[in-house]
Amino acid sequence: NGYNVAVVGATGAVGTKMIEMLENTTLPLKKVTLLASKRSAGKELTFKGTKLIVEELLPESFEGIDIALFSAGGGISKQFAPEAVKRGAVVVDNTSHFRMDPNVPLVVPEVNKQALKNHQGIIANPNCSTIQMMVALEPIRKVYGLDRIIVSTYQAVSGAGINALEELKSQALAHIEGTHAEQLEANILPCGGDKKHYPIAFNALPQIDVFSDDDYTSEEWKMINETKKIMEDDAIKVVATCVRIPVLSGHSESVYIEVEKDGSSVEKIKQLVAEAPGVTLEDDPSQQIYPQALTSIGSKETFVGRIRRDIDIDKGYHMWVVSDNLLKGAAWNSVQIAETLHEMDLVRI
Ligand code: A2P
Ligand code: 11C
Repeated sequence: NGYNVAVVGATGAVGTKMIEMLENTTLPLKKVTLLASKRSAGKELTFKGTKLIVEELLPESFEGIDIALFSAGGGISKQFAPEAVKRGAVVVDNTSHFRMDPNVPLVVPEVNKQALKNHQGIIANPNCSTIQMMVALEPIRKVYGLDRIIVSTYQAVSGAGINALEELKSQALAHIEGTHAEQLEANILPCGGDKKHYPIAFNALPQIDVFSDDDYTSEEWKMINETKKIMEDDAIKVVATCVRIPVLSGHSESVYIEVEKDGSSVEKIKQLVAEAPGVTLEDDPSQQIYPQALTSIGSKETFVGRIRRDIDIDKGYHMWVVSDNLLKGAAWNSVQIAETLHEMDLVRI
């Protein structure tokens, strides 16, 4: 007894982490099916010590599947998620394709698992940089309300996929071997789909995803729109600046908030954060304790520190929020959604 679970994009940066998260899931599992492109068909991956063969993704792959976790790009989700639902599966989609669809719940279990009740077969997993900010801010919002959020991100290269990670590594090696940083070969970042490419090694790129007409990037708009949908509040003022830095994994964020209600203090906010699910407070400047990208890797938690009051604005607070973008930002949040669907008896539609 248990569920037949498929991982779509099983060979990718997120897909391989989904497999790892399924190894320790509380979800009762019958069978795990690994799907990727034709190029990967026949490749062996390990699940709980046994070898599983990757299969080519086809519409028929979803026959008998109960839960399908997708992370193979928006185009693949667009084409294949409906095929999975048609065959009776519930889809948890890690791409941006369905996120703003009013019929698709966009879920961070610590924040809005009640939204799962309305699902019609597809549940969207938010963008990694949005998820960790939601986990950190929800305990504060619940008590003091949120008037505005201003966030600047320092995002790891793994968010852009396995090939981007390889690009960072080869640029770093080439630079150490003598190529000037400005001369490093770049073919992917800042954004695979855009015209120009710049080195990420020894650099900071203020572009994640493509620009829209208003000169914000899609990544910035994701943080704005997804926050309002997850917190079910269109009135929250949100603005983002998203930056890629040469870190392998672990997104960091400088988050500034203004709360609505009176009575908040740094101590009270620290206590709310420390007691909230999915968050670990790491905040002791006297001992140089604060969240770091490196130490977040491999953890399902979101780490919060550097909490301090704004110098000028009475209800303004600053903090530093870090999480493993491949885990809470993607693979863990997706598996956690599946576990929550099971707990709420919502797997069969
Ligand atoms: P493959 O390894 O066969 O190309 P990442 O986000 O790390 O770049 O990974 C993308 C994931 O999506 C990989 O598992 C990749 O499989 C998968 N993928 C890409 N294109 C397709 C496709 N046309 N059909 C199925 N899976 C795909
Ligand atoms: C990044 N946040 O770090 C992106 C990756 O909408 O799911 C995830 C993109 C998305 O590049």
